[in-house]
Amino acid sequence: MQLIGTLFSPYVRRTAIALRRYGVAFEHRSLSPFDDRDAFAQINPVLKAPTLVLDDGQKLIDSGLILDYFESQAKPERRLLPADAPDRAHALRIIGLALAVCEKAAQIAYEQKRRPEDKRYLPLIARSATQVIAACTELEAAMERHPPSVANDRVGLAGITLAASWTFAHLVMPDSVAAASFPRLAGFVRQVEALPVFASVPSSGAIRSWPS
Ligand SMILES: N[C@@H](CCC(=O)N[C@@H](CS)C(=O)NCC(=O)O)C(=O)O
Repeated sequence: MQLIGTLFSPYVRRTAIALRRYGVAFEHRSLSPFDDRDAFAQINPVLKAPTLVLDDGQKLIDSGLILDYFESQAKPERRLLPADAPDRAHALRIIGLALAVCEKAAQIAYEQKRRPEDKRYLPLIARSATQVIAACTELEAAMERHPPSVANDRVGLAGITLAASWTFAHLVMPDSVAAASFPRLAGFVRQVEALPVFASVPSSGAIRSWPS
């Protein structure tokens, strides 16, 4: 199995961390759909990261769908989403907000990195920034009401997605996605990022070996 995409992408990163937690072995190929376009296109001409190449050659795209595939096969002790309906609804809400942070921060990153300066549409960038902050504000409030566990084996898909999103958004917009503004969020992510499985999948650089 091969996971294609760079770990700078929060979608690729959350997939890699979750696969390790599911106990799924994979090879990581750090290709960018932008900077390594030709090599990426040979694997997946749709140029979407993450792309997961299954052992039978089928290629899955979209982190949510990839993770759904493995969640549905995981043994109960490996599952990353709660089975109980209210707990699951809470986890899905956190994941939805965290994915909104990813999506809007990624739009800002595209504007900053991929579009010539004179072609940028500033009102849309400002709107995306407002959405990132709104989602972080909701997440901060949710963490106050339901403080999440940071124990190694208790961080589920919500915590994984939250950490990948926050770390990415902080890299893209450090002044507005700042620990001083969202102390609970930042404190949680700091602790989670120090866990071995997160440290083995850094947001920059190569994936490190991991005793699954
Ligand atoms: N909803 C998708 C979003 C994936 C996504 O947008 N990935 C970016 C990299 S961060 C990408 O493939 N960008 C290339 C493009 O959209 O052309 C997921 O969860 O996997």
